Amino acid sequence: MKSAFPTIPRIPYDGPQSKNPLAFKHYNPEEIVEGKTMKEHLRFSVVYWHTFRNPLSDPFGTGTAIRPWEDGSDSVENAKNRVRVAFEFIEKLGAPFYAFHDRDIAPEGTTLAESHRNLDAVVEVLKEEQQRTEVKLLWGTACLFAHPRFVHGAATSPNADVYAYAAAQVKKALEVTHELGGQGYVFWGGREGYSTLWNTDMKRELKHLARFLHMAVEYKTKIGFPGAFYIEPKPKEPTKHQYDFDAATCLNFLREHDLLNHFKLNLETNHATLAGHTMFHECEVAAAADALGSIDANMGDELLGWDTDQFPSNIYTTTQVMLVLLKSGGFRTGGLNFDAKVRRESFEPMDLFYAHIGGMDAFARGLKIAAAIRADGRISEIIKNRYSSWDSGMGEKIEAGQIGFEELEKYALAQPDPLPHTSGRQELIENIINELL
Ligand code: XUL
Ligand code: CO
Repeated sequence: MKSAFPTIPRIPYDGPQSKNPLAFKHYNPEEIVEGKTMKEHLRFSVVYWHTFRNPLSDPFGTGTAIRPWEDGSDSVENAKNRVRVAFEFIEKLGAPFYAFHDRDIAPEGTTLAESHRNLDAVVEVLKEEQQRTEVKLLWGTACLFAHPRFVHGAATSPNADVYAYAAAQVKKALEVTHELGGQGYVFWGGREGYSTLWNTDMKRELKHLARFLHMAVEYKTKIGFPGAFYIEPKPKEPTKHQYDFDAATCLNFLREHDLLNHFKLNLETNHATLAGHTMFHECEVAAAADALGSIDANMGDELLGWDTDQFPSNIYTTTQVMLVLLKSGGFRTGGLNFDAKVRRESFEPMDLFYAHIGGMDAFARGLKIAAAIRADGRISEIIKNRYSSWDSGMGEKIEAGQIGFEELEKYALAQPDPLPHTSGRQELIENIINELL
């Protein structure tokens, strides 16, 4: 096949001093950090939807993307050819994983049966390319939000036939993900929410959603899919309120419906900020519940209130994410999946390389800085001191669950009024971080 990127070599690691725009300055796949290679820590993944399907349109204008390999049709042939292009890109970039929605990789047919057949035809090519390149599938998912049938939602649709259709689509997407050796499967509730509560039976919709996820778990067990299931929180867009609002909301939903053992979370930076949180916060919430499964790496824009899905370039954020990951033992099945798109103004194929190289370097730096913070030890010492009253005496007994309110009252009555024993040292911590950045 003709190369789609004939002038672009495999992206090398050239080191921090390099000025080569087509080289990594920090992502050195085999470099060891805290006992593991960068490649093992970071587990980068390229998304099919933005990188190979997004025309770069916006609500005010049509697509601007120049993609010379596209023949302009929605045919299976074009889809198969696109797979070869995608894998040439991923291979040259040196990303070990990719991720897709069913409808990104193959065209939707005029019937569900035809859509299934289209998917099978393209999956054959994906399988060949995975074997040729050793690029693996991080996760698969089903697009349950683009087609007009899902206008009122899929697993929360008021229409039971739409619900059944969605289930059939997820069943097939799961089978295909399994066939391709996917390491996970994502549930993002694209339209699982509401536009107005005046027409919505929320309790009933949430029950339907829980049943849907239980059926997915049952089917996963039945076909022996060993990968992880993830819920991806997002507070709004496309609906004004999405049920999977943020990490805490998802965890509560999973707990309430007895699904917690079967799901982890796939956190996305721009979704965190849309929810009014930082990604640091979302990562901590998930990690505290042992539910930090995978990450959709991107970022928003401070001045725009919507999901801009930009490539991650903020070193503070990548450092915070990597700090939580290092602390919690790192990814198992998950990875750093660039759910990000180049700007509408960045329409050349080359921009896809620049964007991914930048994102990978931003996370490689984040990893190195996070490891440096941990090795330096000053911040963990501050945290240790801050909680030292819990390491012995009364604090230790409380943590051990050995005493109750009566003993605490007796103790407090016998003590002088307690003083806050240490400063929070926020500014000092920020100085240390900037020193290590
Ligand atoms: C949408 C989004 C999705 C999911 C997969 O905001 O993040 O692309 O990651 O459906
Ligand atoms: Co996402």
